[in-house]
Amino acid sequence: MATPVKVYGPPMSTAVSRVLACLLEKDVPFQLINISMAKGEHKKPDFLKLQPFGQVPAFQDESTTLFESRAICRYITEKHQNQGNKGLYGTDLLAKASIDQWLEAEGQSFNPPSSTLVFQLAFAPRMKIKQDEGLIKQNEAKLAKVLDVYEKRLGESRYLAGDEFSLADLSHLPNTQYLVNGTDRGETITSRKNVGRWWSEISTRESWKKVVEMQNPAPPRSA
Ligand SMILES: N[C@@H](CCC(=O)N[C@@H](CS)C(=O)NCC(=O)O)C(=O)O
Repeated sequence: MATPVKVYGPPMSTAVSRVLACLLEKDVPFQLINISMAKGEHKKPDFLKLQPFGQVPAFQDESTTLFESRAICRYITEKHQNQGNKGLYGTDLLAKASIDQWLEAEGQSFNPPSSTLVFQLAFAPRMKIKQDEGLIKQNEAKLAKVLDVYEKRLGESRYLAGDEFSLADLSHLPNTQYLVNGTDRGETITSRKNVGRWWSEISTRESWKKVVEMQNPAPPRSA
């Protein structure tokens, strides 16, 4: 049997959870290797050999290592085309181009304001870092503009790249999960008719529910 691929990083990281969701959609066995960011393990020389920018995730398949969560997801779907969710990265050139287009929109337009908001609103308070109100306001406005485009698109098609759930939708799960469930600004998603409907559909997929369980493991039962 082939060695399971390795994912290095904590499931609470948005970029790590993107890769985990993809592996689960594709039924690819994996081994999760926790990297303690609190202890700075992602900046240690051994980890930098896997991810030279000192960020999670790093990914290993046999002797090859990869970084950048979206590139890793593309690799997983291409390598395992015929298993799990077979349409996750499209089945023809045009479908793939449309998925790539919305993946780029996620990375270039949705991710910058949403990840800033997630950090400022969900993580900064936990890390006892002072929130930057100006930055929050600025990024709320930026995200609202992006979501106006999504609202229109999702009024025309069930998912971003068409009528099937794809990598483009999957890539939005990590930041949206924190926005909706880890901040008080979830309404920016749920109050939009089409975006809210889309979020309900994509966030209740079995793959994503498993990732959320990995992020919030049940406390051990006392004897
Ligand atoms: N574009 C990268 C982003 C990776 C990234 O920003 N990871 C964060 C955690 S979600 C991280 O490692 N932050 C620590 C740091 O940048 O020092 C990807 O998608 O893999």
